[in-house]
Amino acid sequence: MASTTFIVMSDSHGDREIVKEIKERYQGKVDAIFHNGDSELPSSDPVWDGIYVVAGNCDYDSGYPNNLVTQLANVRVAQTHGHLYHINFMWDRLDLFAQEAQADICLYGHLHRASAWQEGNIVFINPGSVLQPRGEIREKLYAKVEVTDTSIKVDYYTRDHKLYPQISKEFKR
Ligand SMILES: [Mn+2]
Repeated sequence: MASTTFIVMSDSHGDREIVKEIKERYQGKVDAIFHNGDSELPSSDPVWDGIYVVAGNCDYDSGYPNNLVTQLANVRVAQTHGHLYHINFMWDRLDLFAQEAQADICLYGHLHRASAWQEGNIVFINPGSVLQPRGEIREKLYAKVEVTDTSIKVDYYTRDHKLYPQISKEFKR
C-alpha cells in the first residue's frame, strides 16, 4: 500500500532557525516539507531549497507564490496561507480553492491555531505557528501528516520535537 509522509509548518515570523532546524531534522526522511507562509524571510533564502512555501500577509517579498498545488505519490496537496480567502470570516472560499485544485489535503496557516478537519473529501490542516500560538493551545507547534490509500493521520509536535498527542486526528479517505 502506498504511503506518504510530510511535515507542515507555518507562521514562523522571522524565526529562521526553527525553519532550518525542522528542515534539517526531516529532509530525506519524509516525502515533502511545507511552510504555509508568514516566514518573513527573503524568498531567495537558501533555507527554502527543498521546502514548498507560499506567501503570507506579512511576506512582502513578491518571489513567493500565493498558492501551490503539489502532487505527491498518492495525495494531492493544495497550499495557501489563507488570508486571500478571508479565513478569519468564512471557509467557503478556501474550500472552493481546494476543490478547484482537486486536492485531497488543503494546507493553510494565518490563524496560528493548530487544527485538522474534514469537509467533503478534503482534509484541511493548519499546523499552528512554530513561534506565536494563539487561542487555547499555547504550544508552538508543527504537524506531521501520514497518508495511506485509506487514511490521513495528523500528529502535532512541539518546536522541541515532542509529540503533542492531545490533538492528533485520523481521517478516512
Ligand atoms: Mn501569521
